[in-house]
Amino acid sequence: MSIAKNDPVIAEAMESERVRQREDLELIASENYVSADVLEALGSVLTNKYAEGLPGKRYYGGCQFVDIVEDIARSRALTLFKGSEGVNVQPHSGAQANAAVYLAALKPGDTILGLDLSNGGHLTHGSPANSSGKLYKAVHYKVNEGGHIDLDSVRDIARRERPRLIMTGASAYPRHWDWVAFRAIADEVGAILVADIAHVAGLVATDLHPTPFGLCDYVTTTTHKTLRGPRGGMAFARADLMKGLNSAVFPGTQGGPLMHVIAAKAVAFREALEPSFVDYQRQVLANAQAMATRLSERGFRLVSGGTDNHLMLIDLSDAPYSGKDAEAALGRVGITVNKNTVPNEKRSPFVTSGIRVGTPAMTTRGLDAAEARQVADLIADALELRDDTARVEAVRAEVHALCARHPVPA
Ligand code: DSN
Repeated sequence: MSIAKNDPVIAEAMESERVRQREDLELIASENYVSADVLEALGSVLTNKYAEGLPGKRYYGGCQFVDIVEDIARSRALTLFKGSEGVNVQPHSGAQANAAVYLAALKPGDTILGLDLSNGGHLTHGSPANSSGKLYKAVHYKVNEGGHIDLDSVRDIARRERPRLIMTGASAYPRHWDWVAFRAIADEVGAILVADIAHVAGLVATDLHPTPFGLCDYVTTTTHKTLRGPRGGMAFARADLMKGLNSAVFPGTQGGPLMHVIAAKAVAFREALEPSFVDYQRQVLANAQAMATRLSERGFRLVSGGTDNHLMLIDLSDAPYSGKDAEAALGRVGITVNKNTVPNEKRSPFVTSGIRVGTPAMTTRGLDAAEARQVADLIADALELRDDTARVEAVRAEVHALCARHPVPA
């Protein structure tokens, strides 16, 4: 690699990160390992090309080859998500996809209704710290005592606030979304309905999670979580809304598309159309079930009591340590997770009373359900024995042995 010769400091950091990804166990629910083909597309000469506009309607010359790539990316995305009508594959991220949908659908000051951040929602669903909470009037729904979306309260808030747009989807919600119920609420109050399926996109594509297509006016997603593509986003809309959405992506919120990333998205969508991708997603779910069951047996409380998808939230409100402490303790044994707020959170988002655990990345490296149970035991041991240096070392050795048995794909 010439970077090693020309820019050793960057080469060394990149190599250290490669080793970290290989040796440690990745349980951040929003991360995954892409294939060698996806990496090849990301490192291609397509990064050199400006291609503002859409295939066949660009503002720059020389777009004949990137047009092929973007057309294929769009058509594969539409095949992958049954019932989708139109897609823009240019959003640089999920946040950009959401910003574009808001720009297409709303006027500044309009009301949006989304899931509360500490109940699992996302910053772009109306947090005061994000443009979605600054440009629009944001109101929020929450989960009920059982940890499920409180649909009665969603209906009550919608009737009272008359939102122009209802946002569904989450960053840390372990249960299925009921888009039929949300559609009925949106219709009753005349709201636009949006689903942000960034987390569950791979499950939706393989029919292992209810689909928002045919029910929601817009659907946004990232492409790098359960979908296992490059870091990026995309936005779908009903056919009659696509013109507005396309303008909201460019020139509304972005400049030139990242054509190398769009090529990598196309490659990932082809991979996701293979029958083996269904097997992968089934295993993601089986591993999450195995881990949730074992964590519960070991006495950990999970928000909502379990999971329907690829992630779970361990509620540490009653534990003698915080989410931040747990993240650090797990880091010491080579298990990577993120601290996460839980419903009725009493601590700050930098400390928190929970951790979020997900199975997409470990499943990509081939861990099965028995090993997922073992991972749950390793998590429990690492947290319970966090002050016992010798035991911490033993757990760390077991984590690394497990990872060594399951090489990462690229
Ligand atoms: N940061 C992503 C996640 O971890 O879920 C959401 O943007």
